[in-house]
Amino acid sequence: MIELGETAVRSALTTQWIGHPYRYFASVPSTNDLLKEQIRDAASTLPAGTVFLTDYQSQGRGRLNRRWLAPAGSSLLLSVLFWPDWPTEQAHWLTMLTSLAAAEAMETVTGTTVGVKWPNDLMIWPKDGWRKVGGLLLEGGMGEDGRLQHAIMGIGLNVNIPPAQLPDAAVPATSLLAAGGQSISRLLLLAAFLQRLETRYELADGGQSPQPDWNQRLITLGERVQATNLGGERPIMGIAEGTDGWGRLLVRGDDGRLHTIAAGDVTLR
Ligand code: BT5
Repeated sequence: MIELGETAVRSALTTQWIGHPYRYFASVPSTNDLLKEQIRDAASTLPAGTVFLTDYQSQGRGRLNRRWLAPAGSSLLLSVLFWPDWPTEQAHWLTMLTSLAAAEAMETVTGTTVGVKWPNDLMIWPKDGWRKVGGLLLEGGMGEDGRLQHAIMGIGLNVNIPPAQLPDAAVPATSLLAAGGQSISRLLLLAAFLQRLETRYELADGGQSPQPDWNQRLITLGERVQATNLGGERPIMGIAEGTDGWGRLLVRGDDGRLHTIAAGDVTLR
């Protein structure tokens, strides 16, 4: 049986709607792109909670068309479809609640503490500093009413990448295998993650902000950072003081002003 094939995953899932339907692909260019193509097709009526998962991406993407690299069969590489009908400002709640769900699932399955580097990096501390063990890519579309109509949440988790095959990346990368020395059941981790994702999505959809729990996980807060707005302004040096209700990062710049970073990159200094 294929480890993450449809038969195996269907019997492992404990969710009501996330992962129903679940589709497995041995190899695709990018699960986010495939899901996007399918919902663009007017005849498509994929429901909220649809999951596309693959064992290999030939064009896996990060933000700003950066690459996401993972050896075949080593990782969790998936996209989840939501139809939130939320105000667009609330879109970032999806990144917040998904990172919480992934962190909680990884902790439950491995016992390792997982932090979040603002805004979309999952981090663990093997021994010599924080390293990136996963990343999230949120892509969405607005309806004519200006609300968030659909959202595709892409998740890449480095589960069993051998140390020698970790990608060379700007933020040093690791995997659960490289950090803990043991290979991890991707099936167990996937089922744990999707269950938490469903619970956390329902709380947020009911109006409960993921922000307090997310703040607890952010390794960025209280630290000296260099923050770059994706808008392209000059980088800001300062102390990351907190986030606002929409998950934007508040940085007290060296100039004394409080800067709000909506989307960007942060380097811990
Ligand atoms: C991310 O972007 O971290 C989002 C990654 C999302 C990947 C998933 S996999 C399923 C779905 N389908 C897709 O096509 N994508 C999503 P960002 O913060 O921009 O980070 C990208 C940077 O991370 C790259 O420029 C590399 O430096 C680094 N990187 C690439 N692969 C990595 C890996 N496996 N582990 C850690 N870092 C990596």
